[in-house]
Amino acid sequence: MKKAVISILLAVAFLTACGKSGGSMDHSSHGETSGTTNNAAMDHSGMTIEAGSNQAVNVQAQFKLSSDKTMPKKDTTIMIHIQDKNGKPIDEFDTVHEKQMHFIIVSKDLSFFNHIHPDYKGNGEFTVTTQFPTAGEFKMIADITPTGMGAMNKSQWISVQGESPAQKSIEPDAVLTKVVDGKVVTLSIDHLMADMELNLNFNIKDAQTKQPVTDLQPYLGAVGHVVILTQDAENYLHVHPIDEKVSGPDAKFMTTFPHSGVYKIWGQFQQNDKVFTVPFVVKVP
Ligand SMILES: [Cu+2]
Repeated sequence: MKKAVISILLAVAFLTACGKSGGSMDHSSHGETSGTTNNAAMDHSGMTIEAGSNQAVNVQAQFKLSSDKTMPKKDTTIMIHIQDKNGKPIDEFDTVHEKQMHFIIVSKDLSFFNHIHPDYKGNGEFTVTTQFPTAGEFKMIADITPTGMGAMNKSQWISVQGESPAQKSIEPDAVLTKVVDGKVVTLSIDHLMADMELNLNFNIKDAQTKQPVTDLQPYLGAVGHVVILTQDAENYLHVHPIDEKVSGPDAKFMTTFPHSGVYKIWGQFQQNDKVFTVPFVVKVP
Protein backbone atom coordinates (compact mmCIF):
# COMPACT_ATOMS: atom_id res chain seq x y z
CA MET A 1 0.00 0.00 0.00
CA LYS A 2 1.18 3.47 -0.81
CA LYS A 3 1.53 5.70 2.15
CA ALA A 4 0.32 9.20 1.77
CA VAL A 5 2.94 11.85 1.65
CA ILE A 6 1.70 14.96 3.28
CA SER A 7 3.50 18.20 3.55
CA ILE A 8 2.13 20.63 5.98
CA LEU A 9 3.80 23.93 5.79
CA LEU A 10 2.83 26.78 7.98
CA ALA A 11 3.90 30.31 7.50
CA VAL A 12 3.42 33.45 9.49
CA ALA A 13 4.41 36.82 8.13
CA PHE A 14 4.88 40.16 9.77
CA LEU A 15 4.98 43.63 8.38
CA THR A 16 8.35 45.22 8.66
CA ALA A 17 9.12 48.69 9.85
CA CYS A 18 9.98 49.82 6.32
CA GLY A 19 6.35 49.41 5.35
CA LYS A 20 6.84 46.67 2.79
CA SER A 21 5.02 43.42 3.01
CA GLY A 22 6.71 41.02 5.31
CA GLY A 23 8.70 37.96 4.56
CA SER A 24 7.52 34.80 6.07
CA MET A 25 8.48 31.99 8.26
CA ASP A 26 7.75 28.52 7.44
CA HIS A 27 7.33 25.41 9.38
CA SER A 28 7.29 22.17 7.58
CA SER A 29 6.67 18.60 8.39
CA HIS A 30 6.53 15.57 6.20
CA GLY A 31 4.05 12.83 6.87
CA GLU A 32 2.95 14.38 10.12
CA THR A 33 -0.50 15.55 10.96
CA SER A 34 0.08 18.90 12.51
CA GLY A 35 2.67 21.52 13.15
CA THR A 36 3.40 24.45 15.32
CA THR A 37 3.31 28.03 14.21
CA ASN A 38 6.46 30.03 14.39
CA ASN A 39 7.51 33.61 14.15
CA ALA A 40 9.64 35.41 11.65
CA ALA A 41 10.53 38.79 10.33
CA MET A 42 12.17 40.16 7.26
CA ASP A 43 15.06 42.57 7.46
CA HIS A 44 15.40 45.56 5.19
CA SER A 45 17.55 43.79 2.62
CA GLY A 46 14.66 41.52 1.76
CA MET A 47 16.27 38.50 3.34
CA THR A 48 13.93 36.25 5.18
CA ILE A 49 15.00 35.53 8.73
CA GLU A 50 13.38 32.48 10.10
CA ALA A 51 13.12 30.41 13.20
CA GLY A 52 11.28 27.23 13.85
CA SER A 53 11.48 23.54 14.27
CA ASN A 54 12.78 21.13 11.70
CA GLN A 55 15.53 22.25 9.34
CA ALA A 56 13.65 25.20 7.86
CA VAL A 57 15.40 27.36 10.42
CA ASN A 58 18.71 26.61 8.72
CA VAL A 59 17.57 27.64 5.27
CA GLN A 60 16.87 31.07 3.86
CA ALA A 61 15.71 32.25 0.48
CA GLN A 62 16.37 35.48 -1.36
CA PHE A 63 13.95 36.43 -4.07
CA LYS A 64 15.20 38.81 -6.76
CA LEU A 65 13.23 40.12 -9.68
CA SER A 66 14.65 41.19 -13.02
CA SER A 67 13.32 44.71 -12.60
CA ASP A 68 13.00 47.05 -9.62
CA LYS A 69 9.55 47.90 -10.86
CA THR A 70 7.67 44.77 -11.77
CA MET A 71 5.02 45.54 -14.37
CA PRO A 72 1.86 43.57 -15.07
CA LYS A 73 1.68 41.47 -18.26
CA LYS A 74 5.42 41.79 -18.88
CA ASP A 75 7.93 38.98 -18.76
CA THR A 76 9.57 39.01 -15.36
CA THR A 77 12.43 36.78 -14.36
CA ILE A 78 12.44 35.67 -10.75
CA MET A 79 15.66 34.40 -9.21
CA ILE A 80 15.49 32.46 -5.99
CA HIS A 81 18.72 31.91 -4.06
CA ILE A 82 18.59 29.19 -1.44
CA GLN A 83 21.20 29.53 1.26
CA ASP A 84 22.05 28.26 4.68
CA LYS A 85 21.71 30.60 7.62
CA ASN A 86 25.25 31.88 7.03
CA GLY A 87 24.50 32.85 3.46
CA LYS A 88 26.31 29.89 1.90
CA PRO A 89 24.47 28.44 -1.11
CA ILE A 90 22.67 25.16 -0.54
CA ASP A 91 23.17 23.21 -3.72
CA GLU A 92 21.49 19.83 -3.38
CA PHE A 93 17.75 19.41 -3.66
CA ASP A 94 15.61 16.30 -3.74
CA THR A 95 13.41 15.86 -6.77
CA VAL A 96 9.86 15.70 -5.42
CA HIS A 97 7.12 15.00 -7.92
CA GLU A 98 9.55 15.38 -10.78
CA LYS A 99 10.78 18.83 -9.75
CA GLN A 100 13.44 20.31 -7.48
CA MET A 101 11.28 23.34 -6.82
CA HIS A 102 7.55 23.88 -7.00
CA PHE A 103 6.72 27.56 -7.18
CA ILE A 104 3.32 29.04 -6.43
CA ILE A 105 2.26 32.61 -7.14
CA VAL A 106 -1.04 33.92 -5.79
CA SER A 107 -2.65 37.34 -5.74
CA LYS A 108 -3.51 38.73 -2.34
CA ASP A 109 -7.22 37.94 -2.81
CA LEU A 110 -6.26 34.42 -4.04
CA SER A 111 -8.19 34.95 -7.29
CA PHE A 112 -4.98 34.40 -9.27
CA PHE A 113 -3.06 31.13 -8.87
CA ASN A 114 -0.04 29.95 -10.81
CA HIS A 115 1.99 26.78 -10.21
CA ILE A 116 5.27 26.79 -12.12
CA HIS A 117 8.68 25.16 -11.96
CA PRO A 118 11.85 27.24 -11.87
CA ASP A 119 14.99 25.78 -13.48
CA TYR A 120 17.85 24.87 -11.23
CA LYS A 121 21.02 26.68 -12.31
CA GLY A 122 23.28 25.17 -9.67
CA ASN A 123 24.86 26.84 -6.65
CA GLY A 124 21.50 27.24 -4.93
CA GLU A 125 20.01 29.41 -7.68
CA PHE A 126 16.68 28.83 -9.37
CA THR A 127 15.19 31.02 -12.08
CA VAL A 128 11.85 31.25 -13.81
CA THR A 129 10.33 33.75 -16.21
CA THR A 130 6.66 34.49 -15.83
CA GLN A 131 4.11 37.30 -15.94
CA PHE A 132 1.95 38.85 -13.27
CA PRO A 133 -1.57 39.43 -14.61
CA THR A 134 -2.36 42.72 -12.89
CA ALA A 135 -0.95 45.31 -10.54
CA GLY A 136 -1.17 44.63 -6.82
CA GLU A 137 0.26 42.38 -4.17
CA PHE A 138 1.32 38.82 -4.96
CA LYS A 139 2.84 36.11 -2.85
CA MET A 140 5.57 33.86 -4.20
CA ILE A 141 6.04 30.51 -2.46
CA ALA A 142 9.03 28.27 -3.18
CA ASP A 143 8.44 24.66 -2.14
CA ILE A 144 11.73 22.78 -1.79
CA THR A 145 13.38 19.80 -0.17
CA PRO A 146 17.07 20.54 0.38
CA THR A 147 18.71 17.12 0.52
CA GLY A 148 18.69 15.73 4.03
CA MET A 149 16.67 18.64 5.42
CA GLY A 150 13.06 17.74 4.67
CA ALA A 151 10.33 19.58 2.80
CA MET A 152 9.89 23.27 3.49
CA ASN A 153 8.65 26.41 1.86
CA LYS A 154 9.97 29.94 1.65
CA SER A 155 7.89 32.87 0.59
CA GLN A 156 7.91 36.54 -0.22
CA TRP A 157 5.32 39.15 -1.06
CA ILE A 158 5.90 41.33 -4.08
CA SER A 159 4.24 44.50 -5.32
CA VAL A 160 3.42 44.77 -9.02
CA GLN A 161 3.31 48.37 -10.26
CA GLY A 162 0.18 50.19 -11.28
CA GLU A 163 -3.34 50.52 -10.07
CA SER A 164 -4.52 47.31 -8.44
CA PRO A 165 -7.86 45.91 -9.47
CA ALA A 166 -10.53 45.73 -6.78
CA GLN A 167 -9.94 42.84 -4.39
CA LYS A 168 -12.36 39.99 -4.79
CA SER A 169 -13.80 38.73 -1.55
CA ILE A 170 -13.00 35.17 -0.58
CA GLU A 171 -16.35 33.56 0.15
CA PRO A 172 -16.73 29.93 1.14
CA ASP A 173 -18.46 27.97 -1.62
CA ALA A 174 -22.05 27.03 -0.84
CA VAL A 175 -21.75 24.00 -3.11
CA LEU A 176 -18.48 22.18 -3.67
CA THR A 177 -19.09 21.48 -7.35
CA LYS A 178 -17.36 23.40 -10.13
CA VAL A 179 -17.33 23.19 -13.89
CA VAL A 180 -13.86 23.71 -15.36
CA ASP A 181 -12.69 22.98 -18.90
CA GLY A 182 -15.62 20.71 -19.67
CA LYS A 183 -15.35 18.77 -16.44
CA VAL A 184 -17.66 18.76 -13.44
CA VAL A 185 -15.53 18.46 -10.34
CA THR A 186 -17.07 17.76 -6.94
CA LEU A 187 -15.03 18.02 -3.78
CA SER A 188 -16.10 15.99 -0.75
CA ILE A 189 -14.47 16.35 2.61
CA ASP A 190 -15.31 14.01 5.44
CA HIS A 191 -15.78 15.64 8.86
CA LEU A 192 -14.44 19.06 7.98
CA MET A 193 -12.68 20.27 11.11
CA ALA A 194 -9.39 21.77 12.20
CA ASP A 195 -6.36 19.88 13.46
CA MET A 196 -7.67 16.49 12.32
CA GLU A 197 -6.39 14.34 9.53
CA LEU A 198 -9.11 14.16 6.88
CA ASN A 199 -9.72 13.04 3.34
CA LEU A 200 -10.41 15.27 0.37
CA ASN A 201 -12.01 13.48 -2.54
CA PHE A 202 -12.25 15.05 -5.98
CA ASN A 203 -14.79 13.36 -8.25
CA ILE A 204 -14.47 14.24 -11.92
CA LYS A 205 -17.18 13.82 -14.56
CA ASP A 206 -17.45 14.95 -18.14
CA ALA A 207 -19.68 18.04 -18.18
CA GLN A 208 -21.46 17.02 -21.38
CA THR A 209 -21.92 13.29 -21.05
CA LYS A 210 -22.04 13.25 -17.21
CA GLN A 211 -19.90 10.14 -17.44
CA PRO A 212 -17.09 9.58 -14.92
CA VAL A 213 -13.69 10.65 -16.23
CA THR A 214 -11.39 7.63 -16.09
CA ASP A 215 -8.54 8.78 -18.30
CA LEU A 216 -6.79 11.29 -16.09
CA GLN A 217 -3.10 11.35 -16.89
CA PRO A 218 -0.30 11.49 -14.36
CA TYR A 219 0.55 15.12 -13.67
CA LEU A 220 4.02 15.48 -12.16
CA GLY A 221 3.99 11.76 -11.48
CA ALA A 222 0.64 11.55 -9.69
CA VAL A 223 -3.08 11.65 -10.40
CA GLY A 224 -3.21 15.22 -9.19
CA HIS A 225 -1.79 17.89 -6.96
CA VAL A 226 -3.49 19.97 -4.36
CA VAL A 227 -2.31 23.25 -2.91
CA ILE A 228 -4.12 24.84 0.02
CA LEU A 229 -3.70 28.33 1.45
CA THR A 230 -5.35 30.13 4.31
CA GLN A 231 -7.37 33.19 3.33
CA ASP A 232 -4.45 35.47 4.25
CA ALA A 233 -2.02 33.29 2.22
CA GLU A 234 0.13 32.72 5.30
CA ASN A 235 -0.36 29.01 5.81
CA TYR A 236 0.58 26.84 2.85
CA LEU A 237 -0.19 23.14 2.48
CA HIS A 238 0.98 21.05 -0.45
CA VAL A 239 -0.94 17.81 -0.46
CA HIS A 240 -0.21 14.68 -2.44
CA PRO A 241 -2.64 11.91 -3.35
CA ILE A 242 -3.21 8.86 -1.18
CA ASP A 243 -3.05 6.65 -4.27
CA GLU A 244 -1.00 8.33 -6.97
CA LYS A 245 -1.63 5.76 -9.66
CA VAL A 246 -5.37 6.09 -10.20
CA SER A 247 -6.74 7.73 -13.35
CA GLY A 248 -10.15 8.86 -12.07
CA PRO A 249 -12.96 9.45 -11.59
CA ASP A 250 -11.92 9.92 -7.95
CA ALA A 251 -8.69 11.39 -6.65
CA LYS A 252 -8.21 11.17 -2.89
CA PHE A 253 -5.93 13.30 -0.78
CA MET A 254 -5.24 13.45 2.93
CA THR A 255 -4.43 16.59 4.85
CA THR A 256 -4.87 18.48 8.09
CA PHE A 257 -6.16 22.01 8.30
CA PRO A 258 -4.03 23.45 11.10
CA HIS A 259 -6.71 25.73 12.55
CA SER A 260 -10.24 26.90 11.89
CA GLY A 261 -10.77 29.54 9.23
CA VAL A 262 -11.29 30.04 5.53
CA TYR A 263 -9.04 28.13 3.13
CA LYS A 264 -8.73 28.11 -0.64
CA ILE A 265 -7.99 24.76 -2.24
CA TRP A 266 -6.69 24.30 -5.78
CA GLY A 267 -6.86 20.83 -7.28
CA GLN A 268 -4.78 20.26 -10.42
CA PHE A 269 -5.33 17.36 -12.79
CA GLN A 270 -4.41 16.44 -16.33
CA GLN A 271 -6.46 14.99 -19.18
CA ASN A 272 -5.68 14.94 -22.91
CA ASP A 273 -2.26 16.47 -22.15
CA LYS A 274 -3.87 19.52 -20.62
CA VAL A 275 -3.69 20.53 -16.97
CA PHE A 276 -6.85 21.92 -15.43
CA THR A 277 -7.09 23.71 -12.11
CA VAL A 278 -10.19 23.61 -9.93
CA PRO A 279 -10.50 26.11 -7.05
CA PHE A 280 -12.69 25.71 -3.99
CA VAL A 281 -13.11 27.83 -0.87
CA VAL A 282 -14.06 26.11 2.38
CA LYS A 283 -14.68 27.30 5.88
CA VAL A 284 -13.13 25.01 8.47
CA PRO A 285 -15.10 25.28 11.71
CU1 LIG B 1 4.92 21.84 -8.87
